[in-house]
Amino acid sequence: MMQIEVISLFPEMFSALTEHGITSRARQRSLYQLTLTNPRQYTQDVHHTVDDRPYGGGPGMVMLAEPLAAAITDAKARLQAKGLVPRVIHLSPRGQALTHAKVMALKECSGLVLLASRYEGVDQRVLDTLVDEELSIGDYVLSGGELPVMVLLDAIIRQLPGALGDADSAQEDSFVNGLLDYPHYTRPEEFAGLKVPEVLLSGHHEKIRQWRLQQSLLLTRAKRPDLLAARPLTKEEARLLGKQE
Ligand code: 9D3
Repeated sequence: MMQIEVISLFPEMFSALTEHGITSRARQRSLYQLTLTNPRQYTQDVHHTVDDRPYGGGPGMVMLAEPLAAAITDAKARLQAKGLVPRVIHLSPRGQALTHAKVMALKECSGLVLLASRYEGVDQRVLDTLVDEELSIGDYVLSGGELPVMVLLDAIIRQLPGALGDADSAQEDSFVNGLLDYPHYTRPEEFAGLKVPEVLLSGHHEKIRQWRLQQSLLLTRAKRPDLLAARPLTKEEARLLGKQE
């Protein structure tokens, strides 16, 4: 079972992950174990201080090295005591962008320590001594690393064997093949004057497969041409892209 240690000043936020949907079921099925640690628990002063003003001045506050280092070190030790090799990842706007390929690599890790930070950042010496890698979830500014940690965990956990039902896992192929998903329809046959495409009612499974693949190709070319450029087309894909009316 994958062992995940999360370090965060707001551990309550992670109920969004542990108490809902696929990630909740995966936890009940013991596909992963999640331990939350609040660095505030490692403070010694009466005010349980976790941040301070930056040396050199400037706006904002910096997370103190000592409580964070103690929390990370304990988390690593718990994993090591189980014979696991912990990988320590800080979610940070400075990190490399998270990708599907990165998710597929990380799902093989047996022990992860994920650091969610707040304020302007973390004392650099924690990053220098205890963090293996930094990851970002995109070029926009959030209020802290908790949501990015949950984004990363959601992406990893749904890849763990047994996390998805059969219906879900077949669907997974769609983004894995580097194309956008095709359009979906369910009842009723007509909505807002729009009919479900005939081919989907035909029961002709091969024609349906080809139509869906063609729709995926056309959508990807229109909305994300960068994805198409990143991979070669199969003969069938080239034919389906060539023969739209
Ligand atoms: C003024 C410099 N800011 C960097 C862009 C400081 C700063 C802003 C926001 C430092 C930390 C944060 C909180 N964000 C995260 O912790 C974070 C994040 C994000 O904001 N966007 C995308 N991915 C991530 S991963 C962690």
